[in-house]
Amino acid sequence: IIHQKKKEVMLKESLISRKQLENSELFKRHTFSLSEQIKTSPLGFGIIAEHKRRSPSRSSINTSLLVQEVLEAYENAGVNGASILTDNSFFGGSLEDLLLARATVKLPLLRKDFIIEEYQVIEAKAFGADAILLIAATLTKQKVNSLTKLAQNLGLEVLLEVHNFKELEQNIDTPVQLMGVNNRNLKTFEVSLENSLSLVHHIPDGVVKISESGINSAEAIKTLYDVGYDGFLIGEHFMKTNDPEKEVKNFIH
Ligand code: IGP
Repeated sequence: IIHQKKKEVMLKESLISRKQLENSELFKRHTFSLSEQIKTSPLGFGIIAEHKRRSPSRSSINTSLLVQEVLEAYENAGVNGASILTDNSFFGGSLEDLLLARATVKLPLLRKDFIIEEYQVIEAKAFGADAILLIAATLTKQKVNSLTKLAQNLGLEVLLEVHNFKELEQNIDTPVQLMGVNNRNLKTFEVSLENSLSLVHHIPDGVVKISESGINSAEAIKTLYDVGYDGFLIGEHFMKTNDPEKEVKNFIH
């Protein structure tokens, strides 16, 4: 994945320079705070709803709804933020999806991709994101630090994803706003909430704690909330229906 991303980024940078991205209207805007939205959620906890057409673990999830329809549904249902997959080869997303989402809703938007280069952080802002995902498993500690610094200088928040104690410990000093524990093993696609349950106590105070992936019931939310999670990142469960607004409302109220 990383090798392919590097090539992809080089190609894109040869077509649109950083300067061009930095001169765009969206790049100059004020961003929304995802962490604040979650902390002040009227629900008492935060929901980040994800737009995801397909995934390596489940191929096609939903290809009939427009990204605008999905985002409008999420906003109407009262979620606190949305995650937009921009990776194309594995998830069928694009930067255009992010742009369309930005034009449709006022929700804080997370760019979900395999971010490994500074260029992608600048791109995230220029296409309307308020926050970026960084995946600890794919980055050195130094890289996590430098990408975080750049993002925060641009007014973007960082959600740092870990899935084991080693990754968490290694990055514990990076001042990210949000930390996410992924319940899905990215190699085997196996999902287990155990991951979230065992790591929550090691996440530093003051960092917004997110449990990610495989969440499909109110009981799961309750269990995770009770051990200390502030927010939940949910994709498949909302995307696989043709009425995401109803699904989200049923789920959270
Ligand atoms: C959402 P789910 O099981 O609710 O669709 O999961 C989200 O956590 C998942 O898409 C995800 C992901 C990632 C995708 C978590 N980390 C990293 C791509 C890359």
